[in-house]
Amino acid sequence: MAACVSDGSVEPEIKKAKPSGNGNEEKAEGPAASERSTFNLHSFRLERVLRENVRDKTIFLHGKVGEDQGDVQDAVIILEKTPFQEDALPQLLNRNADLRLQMKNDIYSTHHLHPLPAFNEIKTTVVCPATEKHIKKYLQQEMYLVNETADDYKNITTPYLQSQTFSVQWLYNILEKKAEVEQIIHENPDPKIGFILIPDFKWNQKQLDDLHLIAISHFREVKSIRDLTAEHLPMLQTILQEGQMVISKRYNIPKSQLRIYLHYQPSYYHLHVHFTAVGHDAPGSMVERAHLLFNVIENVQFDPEYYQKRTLTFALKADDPLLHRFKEEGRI
Ligand code: M7G
Repeated sequence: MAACVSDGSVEPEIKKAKPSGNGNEEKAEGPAASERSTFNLHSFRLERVLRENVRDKTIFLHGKVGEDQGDVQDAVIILEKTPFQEDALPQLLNRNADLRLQMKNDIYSTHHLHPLPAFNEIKTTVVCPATEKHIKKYLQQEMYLVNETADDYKNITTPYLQSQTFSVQWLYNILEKKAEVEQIIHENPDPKIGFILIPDFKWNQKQLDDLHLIAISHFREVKSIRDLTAEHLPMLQTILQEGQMVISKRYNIPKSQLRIYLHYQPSYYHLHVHFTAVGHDAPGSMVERAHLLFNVIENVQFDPEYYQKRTLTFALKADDPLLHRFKEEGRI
């Protein structure tokens, strides 16, 4: 862990202008103490690009940290250009803006605009120390569809899940108020049906177009939709209704503009529900992964053992050990 954390002595002093207000201030300010990163970016040595998405303007990197301390750890860094913010436009279009001509032809011209650093933010997500599974999660690979029957779940998936999954410690930290406490949007503290609603760390919370929140259940016995039965209906209905109400009040987004779903397979096997803006093409909202909460509730109402009986289809990456297990069993 130490290699992932700065010793505090070599942190560069970052100067930062605040992108809020009336749009005219360009005052430079250092980051608040709570904003100072504990990650040593300069000690990161790039090993390879795991994946790049030109349209989303994201790049996923694998590298090593701590080589100078003799305590080498793997790290994954995700860099993502952030969406434009309307209230920062005055600074971008300011008459002092550094705008350089690239080409001109008739009424058409293209330019390079070099904004002040504060308006050129890159969202940076760090996983450190990263496990082999994290590195594979972000690696570009061919995908294969699996039709998982009830028997497959019992004989292939369940034994795999018992040995192979990501730690859910970060979810427990949120539930136990050990991390991201100030981020909590809403809590229903009931241990059976309650949940915490919190921004997904993919969302930078600066614009609503790509809103992404997650509701994390206090109840710890449900790993995924496969475990859901009629006894969980009150919890699912509470998450749906309270989540919609809170988001409508706080962000003024009606329930008809929210995509509310669970992943199967999820990355983290502790029940959580995604709330995203319906206009946002959120990663993981494709048909082979996202199950709308409204439909999940209806399915369980229709048949309390729906998710124990049905075949569920999902995609796995080429080198996913679970895919190998399905292959070994002759199921693919
Ligand atoms: P998932 O359906 O288990 O899998 O969703 P996915 O990650 O493959 O989509 C977990 C969700 O939790 C994702 O949308 C992540 O972006 C989000 N997430 C993951 N971590 C480790 C954190 C975290 O530490 N804090 C918050 N707020 N969100 C996280």
